[in-house]
Amino acid sequence: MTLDEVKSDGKAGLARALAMIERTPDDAATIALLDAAYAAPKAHVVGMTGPPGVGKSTLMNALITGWRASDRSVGCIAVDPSSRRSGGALLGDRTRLSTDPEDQGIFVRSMAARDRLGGLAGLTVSAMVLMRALFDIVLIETVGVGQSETDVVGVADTVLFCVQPGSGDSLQFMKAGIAEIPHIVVVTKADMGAAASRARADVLGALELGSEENHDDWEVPVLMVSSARREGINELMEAIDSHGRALEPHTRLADARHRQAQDWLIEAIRERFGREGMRRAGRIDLARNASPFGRLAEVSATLRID
Ligand SMILES: Nc1nc2c(ncn2[C@@H]2O[C@H](COP(=O)(O)OP(=O)(O)OP(=O)(O)O)[C@@H](O)[C@H]2O)c(=O)[nH]1
Ligand SMILES: [Mg+2]
Repeated sequence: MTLDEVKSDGKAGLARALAMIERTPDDAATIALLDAAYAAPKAHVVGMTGPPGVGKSTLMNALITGWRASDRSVGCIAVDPSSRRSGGALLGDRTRLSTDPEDQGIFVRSMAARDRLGGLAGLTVSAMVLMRALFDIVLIETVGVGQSETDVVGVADTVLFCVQPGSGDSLQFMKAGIAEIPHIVVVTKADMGAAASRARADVLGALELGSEENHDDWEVPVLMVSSARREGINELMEAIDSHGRALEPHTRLADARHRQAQDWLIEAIRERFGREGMRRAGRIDLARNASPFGRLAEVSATLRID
């Protein structure tokens, strides 16, 4: 399947392309498709993370509704850290999405983090790259932050971190020494009243402490959102757009994506060939604008021959 074929077949085409990526990740056709998608990014990629039960899926739903109302197309990936292929990660039950199945502008896919061709560095990244070429927004939901296995930090342009009132998450999240502070912090369930304001104050205090690690000239907003009451959703959408605009000048976004692709490539090689393979491969560089998928195939071929 070519990228044009995927595009012209809508959601059914995307579903088939994802099946191809899963079944035959190393086929030339798959790599060609991913290379083409990698070269034609369109979407703003948003990662959403936070502890279990914090309200991520509910928020995802609210954001999708908001984006669709402004006529933006959305591709979603919900990464399930626990389930395996045969498990219950069927979309809908876990994501509780209430979208119109006829709507071509929304596509949701649930993925098991452990079904790996390199964990989140594998299938999820391929799916993200493909969807990035098709939609206006790609939203990825994962649990936790800072664990490489389920880490969205390495694949998203804008990272949201969700904390829940009264959970102490806000403090824990700073204590965990997360190097990459998220770009936007969301206090969920703001309808819980005073506890929500306290959580916000805690996060602001924690961010203050860790301010030397802040992203250059981007002030991390801490927003209170109630998905249940649909409050604060528009403000969150605006903050996401605003961060997207902050990435535009110079080559910031391209730089960040190139770094992500390079990291992904190295991780994928380590995953496939182990330390010994890494040693034999020597220094692995990804040329600017080169696709990591094609490069992985090249490096893999040389390592197999050796
Ligand atoms: N009061 C209130 N409850 C909410 C809100 N958003 C979500 N919840 C509830 O919080 C619980 C967890 O919500 P989910 O959206 O499934 O949370 P999650 O972070 O996706 O959970 P996992 O995917 O299991 O990690 C559910 O019972 C929701 O109804 C909100 O805005 N206000
Ligand atoms: Mg969820």
